[in-house]
Amino acid sequence: MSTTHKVATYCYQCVNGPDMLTVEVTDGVATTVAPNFEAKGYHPADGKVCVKPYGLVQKIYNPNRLLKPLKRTNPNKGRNEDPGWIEIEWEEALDTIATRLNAIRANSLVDEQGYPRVAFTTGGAATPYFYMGTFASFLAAWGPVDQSLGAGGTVKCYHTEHVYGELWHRAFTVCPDTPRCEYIVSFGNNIDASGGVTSVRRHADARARGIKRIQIEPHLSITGASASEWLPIRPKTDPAFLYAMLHVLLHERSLADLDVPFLKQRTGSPYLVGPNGFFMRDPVSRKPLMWDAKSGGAVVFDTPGIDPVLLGEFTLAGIEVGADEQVWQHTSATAQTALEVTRRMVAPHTPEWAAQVCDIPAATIRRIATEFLEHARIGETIEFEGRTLPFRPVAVMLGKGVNNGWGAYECVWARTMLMILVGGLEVPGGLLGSTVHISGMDFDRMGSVAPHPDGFLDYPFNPTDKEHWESQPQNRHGHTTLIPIIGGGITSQLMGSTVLSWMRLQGRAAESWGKPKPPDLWFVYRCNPNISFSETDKMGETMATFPFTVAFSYTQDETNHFADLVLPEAIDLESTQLIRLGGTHYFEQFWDSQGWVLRQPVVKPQGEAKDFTWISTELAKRTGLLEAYNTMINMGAAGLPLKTEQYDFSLDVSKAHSVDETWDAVCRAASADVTGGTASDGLDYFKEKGFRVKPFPKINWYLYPRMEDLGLRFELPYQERVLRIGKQLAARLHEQGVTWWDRQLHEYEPLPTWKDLNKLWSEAYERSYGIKAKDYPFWLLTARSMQYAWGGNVSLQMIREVAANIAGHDGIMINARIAEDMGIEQGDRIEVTSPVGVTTGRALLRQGVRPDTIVMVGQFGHWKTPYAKDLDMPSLNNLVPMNMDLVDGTGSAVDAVLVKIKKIRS
Ligand SMILES: Nc1nc2c(c(=O)[nH]1)N[C@H]1C(S)=C(S)[C@@H](COP(=O)(O)OP(=O)(O)OC[C@H]3O[C@@H](n4cnc5c(=O)[nH]c(N)nc54)[C@H](O)[C@@H]3O)O[C@H]1N2
Ligand SMILES: Nc1nc2c(c(=O)[nH]1)N[C@H]1C(S)=C(S)[C@@H](COP(=O)(O)OP(=O)(O)OC[C@H]3O[C@@H](n4cnc5c(=O)[nH]c(N)nc54)[C@H](O)[C@@H]3O)O[C@H]1N2
Ligand code: SF4
Ligand SMILES: [Mo]
Repeated sequence: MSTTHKVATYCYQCVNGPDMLTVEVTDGVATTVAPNFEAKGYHPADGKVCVKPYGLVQKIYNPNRLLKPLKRTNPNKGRNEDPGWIEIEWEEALDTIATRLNAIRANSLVDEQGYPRVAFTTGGAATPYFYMGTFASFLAAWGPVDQSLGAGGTVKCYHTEHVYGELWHRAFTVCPDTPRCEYIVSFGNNIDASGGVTSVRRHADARARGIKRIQIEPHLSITGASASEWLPIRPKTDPAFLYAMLHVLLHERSLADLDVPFLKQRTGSPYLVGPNGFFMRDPVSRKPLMWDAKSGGAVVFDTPGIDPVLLGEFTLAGIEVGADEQVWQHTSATAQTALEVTRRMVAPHTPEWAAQVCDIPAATIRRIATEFLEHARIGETIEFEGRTLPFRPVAVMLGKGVNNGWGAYECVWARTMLMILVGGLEVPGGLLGSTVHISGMDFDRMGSVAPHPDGFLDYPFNPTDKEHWESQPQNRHGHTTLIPIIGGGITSQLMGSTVLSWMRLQGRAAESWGKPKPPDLWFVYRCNPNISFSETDKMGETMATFPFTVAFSYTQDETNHFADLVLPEAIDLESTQLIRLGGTHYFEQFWDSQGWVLRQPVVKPQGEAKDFTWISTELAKRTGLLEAYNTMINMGAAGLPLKTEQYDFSLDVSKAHSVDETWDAVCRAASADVTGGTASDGLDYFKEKGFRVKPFPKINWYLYPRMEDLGLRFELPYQERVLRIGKQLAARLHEQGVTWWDRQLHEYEPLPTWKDLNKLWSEAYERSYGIKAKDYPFWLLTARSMQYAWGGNVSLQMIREVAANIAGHDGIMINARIAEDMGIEQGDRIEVTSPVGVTTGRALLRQGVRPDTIVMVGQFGHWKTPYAKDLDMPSLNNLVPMNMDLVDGTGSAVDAVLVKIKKIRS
C-alpha cells in the first residue's frame, strides 16, 4: 500500500522569503508542492508560494545533479580546458581541504599584503545563508575571511538605496505601505516580477481597491503592463524626471501645499547652511541653528516652543565646523535654510527642461507631480494601535536599473525628498523601510534607532579622521578604507565595491595599492559570478589564476568549471535549518507576527549529497576549530544565542554534534524566544508544526512614531555629514598619494547636483575604448523574470516551460519599428556588440520597448550549466564593462551598457 504524507518547510529561493510551503511525499518520493494552510492568518499571502518553489521537486531529481564530490585532474584551468573531473569520496575531499586550511593557519591567516588567505563568495542577495546550515559559524570560527570577491549582486543590486536608505530611515530596502497606499510612482521597480508571492497578493488587492500605479521605465515590463500608466523614459534620465517633480512641488506650488509640520519637526529642512556649506552652529554647544519666526532670531534646533522657518536667507552669528575640525567663526554670516538651498538647486530643473532630457512631455511630468501631491492627503491622520499618525497614501519606488552607479544618489535623494515634502516617509500609507543590515540587526529595525547630537539618526560611518581612518585595506576591496557609508559591521563587507576587487585582481584598478594575490583557498557557494557579474570572460580568466577553489555545487556551472574540488551539498528540500520568519523584511514582507521557521529534509538526500551542517562540523573537526565553532553556534551564529539569562540550551563545545542535535538546540532556543522563555520544544516540534510565531506590533512597520518619541529628524534635505566625510576622505587618500578614487570623491555632495548621465557614459566609453559613442546607439538593459530566481533555477525544465509563456524569455526585445527599419524580423538572429563584448540572440519584436533600447531578460548566457546552456538565451553581462569611470562613490556600477546591433544569418 502506498503512503503519502506532507512535510512543512520554507522556500527562500529569492530575496522575498522565507515563504512557507508543504511538500507531498509518496513512498519516499517528493511529488507535489502545495501551500502551507497552517500559515493562513499569519503569512501575508496566507501560506501560499510563488511559481518558483514548484520547481523544487524537479530540482531534487534533476538528472544533471552532481551527487558525489569531484576532483579536478587537469591542472590547467581555462574555459576551453576540460577540468578532467573524477569522483572521489567525501573523506578525501574533506581531508584535502583541511590539509590546505591547516597549512594556511600554520603560516598566517592573512598574506603579505594583509589580505585574508581564505575567501568566501556567495550570491543571490545573501539568501544562500538560509541554505548553508552552520557554515557561517565555521567561517566565524576560522577568523578573517575575504568576502570582497562578490558575485553579481552587491554592486549591481539595490546598492545606493541600501546605504542611503539605511542612513536616512533605516531602510536597507524600502516598500510602499501597499495595504494602504493609493498612488505609486515607480521608476523601474518591477514589483510584479521581483516582489514574490506577498507582493503579488498585495498588489492584486491594491488594484482591486483602485490603487494608481505609474510605471516609468524604458521597456514595458510585466509591472508596466499591469500599471495604470506606462511612461517610456529614456534610460539613465530618471534624476531629471525626479528633479522636475521636486521643481513642481517647490516652485510651482506654495509651501502651504506641502506637509509643513513634518518638514519643520521631523526633517533638517530648517537647519541653516553657512557660507562654507556646513550648518551654522552655536559656538558653545555646537548644535545646529535654525531661524525662529516667533523670536525673529537664530536658536539651536532643539529649543522648545519655537517656530522654525523653512525657506529664506538670514544673517546671523555662529560657527561652521568643517572637515578635520576646521572651524569658521562668523559674527555676521548669510545663511539659507537647507530647504531654501534645495529649492534653489532645483530651480533650473523645470518639467520643460526635463522633457528634453527624459523624452516624456512636460505636461505629463507636471501632472504626475501634481497627482502625487494630491493623493498624499496632507493633513489627514489615522488611528493606529492607539496612536494618531499621519496618513499619506503615496510612494515613489526605484528599481534596480536606477539604484546603483552614477545617478543613483540623485535618484534615492530626490525620491526620499519627494516623500518628506508630503510627510509620507515612514507613516501609514507612505514609503517604509523594511530591514537594516549596516546600522543594526536585520530583525530589529526599531532597535537600530539611536540619536545623533545633531538631531538625526546616528549612523556607523567608517571613520575618516586622521587618527581613526583605516589606511590599510582589510580585504581586496578595502570597504572600510574607501567607502565610509558602507560601515564596518559583519555584512558591510558584502556591500563594498566588489567590482574593484575583481579589477584589482586583474591589475587594472587601485594601482598604487598594488595587485593583490588571489586567495590561497576560495570557497564559492550558490552563486555563479562568471555568469552574473560583468565582463564575465575576463572574470573567468581571473578565476583560472586562483590556486585552489572549492565550489559547493548543484550542477556543473560556469564558475565551478574553474574549481579544484566540487562538493554536492544536500539541497533545499533535503537539509535542515531554522531561520527567522516575519517581522518586516525586504519587498512587502511586512507581517503582524514574527518567529522561526524550519527547513527540513522532505526526502533523504540524493546520492552522496551532505547536509551543510555536517560538512561544516567535519571541517571544524579536521582543522582543530571544533571548540571555536561550537562557541560561535552557542553565541548565536546559527540564528540566535543558545544561552541567555532566560534559558540555556548551549552545546558542549568539546564535542562534535550531529545535524539534528545542533538544530534541536537552536529550535529550543527559538521556542523560548517566541514564548518569553516558557517553552523549550525542539526539533520534533518544528518538524511537525513547521513554524512558531509571536505577535509583531504593526506599529513597528513605521519608524515615524519612534522618531517622534525620541524627537528625531530625518537627515534630509542637506547632507552635511556626507560633505564633511568626503572632504576628510579626500584628504586621507591624498596624504597616501591615492588619486585613483578622485572621480568617486566627487559624489560627496551635500545635495546631489544633476549630471548628464548619457554624456557621462558616452565620454567614459570614448576615453576608455577609443570608440565613437554614436556608433553604439542602443542601451542594452536587463529585467527580472518572476519565474527565475537570478540564475539559481535556470537548470529546471519545468521553470522554463512556465517562463516560455511570458514575453521576453525567448530572445532580445527590440522595438518593432526600429527592427523593421533595420530589416530585422521576428526570430532573426542579431548580434549585439558593446565596446568590451559581443553576443547573439533571436530578435523579439515588441511595441513595448523604446526605439533606443533593447532588453535581455534574466540571467542566462550559460555555456556549461546543463540544460540552461541549450536555451539560446543571451545575457548582457559579458558586454557590461568593469570600468572605474563608471563606479560611483558608494562603489557600485549599473547593469546596463551602450551597444550596437546588426542582423546576422541564423
Ligand atoms: N543579466 C543579469 N545579470 C544580473 C542581474 C540581472 O538583472 N541581469 N542582476 C544582478 C543582481 S541584482 C544579483 S543580486 C545577482 C545574483 O547573482 P548571483 O549572486 O551570482 O546568484 P545566482 O545567479 O542565483 O547563482 C546561481 C548559482 O547557484 C547555483 N545553485 C542553484 N541551486 C543550488 C543549490 O541548491 N546548491 C548549490 N550549491 N548551488 C546552487 C546555480 O547552479 C547557479 O550557478 O545577479 C546580478 N546579475
Ligand atoms: N522572481 C525574482 N524576483 C527577484 C529576483 C529574481 O531574480 N527573481 N531578484 C531579487 C533581487 S536581488 C533584486 S536586486 C530585485 C530587482 O528587482 P527590480 O528592480 O524590481 O527589477 P528588475 O526587473 O531587475 O529591474 C529592471 C527594470 O528596470 C528598468 N530599467 C533599466 N534601466 C532603467 C532606467 O535607466 N530607468 C528606469 N526608469 N528604468 C530602468 C528595466 O526596464 C526593468 O524593467 O529583484 C528581487 N526579486
Ligand atoms: S517569493 Fe517565491 S521564490 Fe521567493 S522565497 Fe517566496 S516562494 Fe520562494
Ligand atoms: Mo539583486
